Amino acid sequence: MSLFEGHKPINAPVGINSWDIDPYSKEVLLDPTTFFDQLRSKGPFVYLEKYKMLACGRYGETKEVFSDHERFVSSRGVGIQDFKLEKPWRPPSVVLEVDPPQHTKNRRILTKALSPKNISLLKPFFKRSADTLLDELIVKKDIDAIADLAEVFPTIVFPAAVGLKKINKSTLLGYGSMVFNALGPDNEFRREAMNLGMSVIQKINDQCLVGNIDDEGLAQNIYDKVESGEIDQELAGMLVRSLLSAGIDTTVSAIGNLIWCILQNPEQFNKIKNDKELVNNAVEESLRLTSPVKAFCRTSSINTEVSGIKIEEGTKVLCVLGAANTDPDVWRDPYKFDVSRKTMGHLALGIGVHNCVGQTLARAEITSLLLSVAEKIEKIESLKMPIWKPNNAMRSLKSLPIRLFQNS
Ligand code: OVM
Repeated sequence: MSLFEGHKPINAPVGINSWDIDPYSKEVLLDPTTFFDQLRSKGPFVYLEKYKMLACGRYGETKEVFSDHERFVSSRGVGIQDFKLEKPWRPPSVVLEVDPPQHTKNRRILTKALSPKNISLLKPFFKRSADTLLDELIVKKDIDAIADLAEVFPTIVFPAAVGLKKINKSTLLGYGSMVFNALGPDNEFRREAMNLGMSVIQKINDQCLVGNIDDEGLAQNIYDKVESGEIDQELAGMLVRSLLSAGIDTTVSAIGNLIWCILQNPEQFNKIKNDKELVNNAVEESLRLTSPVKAFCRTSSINTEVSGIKIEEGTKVLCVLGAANTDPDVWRDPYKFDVSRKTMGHLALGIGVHNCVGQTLARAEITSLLLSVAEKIEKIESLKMPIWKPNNAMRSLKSLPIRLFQNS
């Protein structure tokens, strides 16, 4: 069988629309909302002619496919490439790219390491760090919310929280770019990220070794399981690698997108400032509206059917979380940033057994930062147009020049 972008090319199932769009084109990646709307309007699934696979973006089907880990597996990769048919660029993740029962065992180690109790101990550190960073930025006044804030905060607090002895911002950001762009086809964005090459991969793998982890951080909880005989060194290293893969680009993007939301909606920012209890929901709302992880794939493990559409074994399905999170049948005025909205049920952190295992940590970081912003900043003004950064799986900004006005 000849492969197509690393997967089995399928024919369009009966009864669905065929579409010539490229969801990985620069235009769509830079401004995906028109794509989201068209995708939902074309039916429960569409056939992507260019990639000979399916895509879904309505809330119901996206949730169904994404959460059914038996019919729609992750072990064949959550990008466009089918790991059963083609060798992936790195050893597969022992959580993201594996199915139960092995997934259940491996994930449990991370769930414990990242428990709400462990994270709550870190909250004062996150808040202090956010305060310090904002005090510095207020002095500068004119900043780039991406280069000076979104890319800085997680790359300071996350390695410290995890307990990495060596911290290298550009290595962490570079590796994140590889991991997420690798989920797309062999296009310019994937190739550009992959050009960072072995040196970044080497540094990350090195970072995961027991000798480079301090006793204080969250990753020590993983290595404790080696001492107790539950897991071996190698698995522990791979679990730490998952933290580094999933923990940086995601929160960088979420913070940048959150600042973009409050910049565009000053009245919503004032609501938060007047009622700090809204901080948590404001973060959820920005996750829903901007869905930093825009889409992941699943692969059907059997011939099956969803919403009356026959899906053959080995079909890649692009699950567009950003489209589901703006489905007007579920969310009233879906593109409005409304910090008082009921955000329950958004899919920005996934759903099912693979839902984001780091979500308590991510929320602790992002809410600490937003609280500091709400406490210290009177208003934010735009200095220049935001510039988005094309990425095969993420929705994130490259640049967001703003002026900060300090609280009087
Ligand atoms: C991993 C991982 C986990 C979540 C997201 C992610 C695609 C990677 O385990 O390596 O990015």
